[in-house]
Amino acid sequence: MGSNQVKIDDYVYESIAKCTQLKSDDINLWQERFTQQCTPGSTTMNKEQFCKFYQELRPNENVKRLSENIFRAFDSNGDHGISFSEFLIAYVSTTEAPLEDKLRYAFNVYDIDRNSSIDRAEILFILHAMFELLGMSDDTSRKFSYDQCADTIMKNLDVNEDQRISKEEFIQGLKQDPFLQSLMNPFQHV
Ligand SMILES: [Ca+2]
Ligand SMILES: [Ca+2]
Repeated sequence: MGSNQVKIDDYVYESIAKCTQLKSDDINLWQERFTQQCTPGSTTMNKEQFCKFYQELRPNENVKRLSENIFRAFDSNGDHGISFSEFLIAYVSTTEAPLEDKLRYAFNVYDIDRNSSIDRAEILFILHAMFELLGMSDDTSRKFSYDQCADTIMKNLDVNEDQRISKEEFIQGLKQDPFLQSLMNPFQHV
């Protein structure tokens, strides 16, 4: 353990091990890496620290704009900081877990105001970050505008037509639609 390393409580450690299925050596390595990014003495990352770290974890992708939204999605308790357990559970869920787990976190990325549903404005906001990730933001010749994309998404995912997409609609809709998934899932290549 590094000198800056803070011991994690046993129950936190156990919940991390249970959720991630990682071995204790791997958890310790991640903790060391995580702690190096935090302000000395702090056990959580602020937005700036997280965004820098997250971009290092996905070096070949343009996740700059998206990382600010992923910060919010990973901050499970909404205290504007990412604890080690929030980070590792979310990171493993969005990289090694089944598609449905990835889509749960993807939903949180889109649900900016955390009201458990996604509206058209939230989709438009995240689409800009997604197009940047997909390398489509400067593509003036692309077929769809942001508005057209948002319309298509609402039309396909908002099954009960209440102008909002619930978590259930989001997950089921994207599972059944490879095109929308390729456009909307920020975690498909990681
Ligand atoms: Ca938090
Ligand atoms: Ca919302």
